[in-house]
Amino acid sequence: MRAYYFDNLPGDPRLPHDSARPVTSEHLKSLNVETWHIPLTDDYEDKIDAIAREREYKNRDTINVTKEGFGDAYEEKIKMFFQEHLHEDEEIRYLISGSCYFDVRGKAHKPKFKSKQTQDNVPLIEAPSDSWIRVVISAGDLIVLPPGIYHRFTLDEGNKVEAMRLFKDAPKWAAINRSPESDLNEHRVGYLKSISQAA
Ligand code: KMT
Ligand code: NI
Repeated sequence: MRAYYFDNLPGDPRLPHDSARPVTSEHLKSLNVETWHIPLTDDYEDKIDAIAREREYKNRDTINVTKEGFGDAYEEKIKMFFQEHLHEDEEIRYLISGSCYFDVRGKAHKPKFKSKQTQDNVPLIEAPSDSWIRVVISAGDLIVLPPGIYHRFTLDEGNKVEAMRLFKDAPKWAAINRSPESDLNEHRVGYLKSISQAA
């Protein structure tokens, strides 16, 4: 696993977009994002079983994020995965083959400079800037995204991923796209609280 700040430059999201500002696994941990590596040796399923048991995950499936795997739905799915979203449940993915990027939102920072005020005394650019952190996930990497974290997913230039998805119960997966309403979602609010207490 390697992580860095996304460069925010326009262009194909499958390109690395590496700003050359690295992010450590400790930093990711402070966002409640965890990754670990389980080599794809003969016993990898036993290790996944142990994690699933420990966390009480009852179901799993594998998906092939490829043109062939998704057929007609491909473009739509790829677009949907790259829409900034959250889930009300934890998201656990284990990569069986290929490599890809999970982008997660970092902590919001207050702007360093006081912005100019408009005539009505409304600040022009006071929105907190929560930067994207790009997490590079390759075969054998497992990533845990906490409920309520904003994130998005993209293939890389290899265009091919086989991933195991772990589910607590039935494989249902609702993505809630970022909006003013999702900012108020109880899982979002709970997540922000949990990372501010951890800091
Ligand atoms: C998600 O919820 O963002 C995804 O499942 C992405 C695809 S899993 C390789
Ligand atoms: Ni997701």
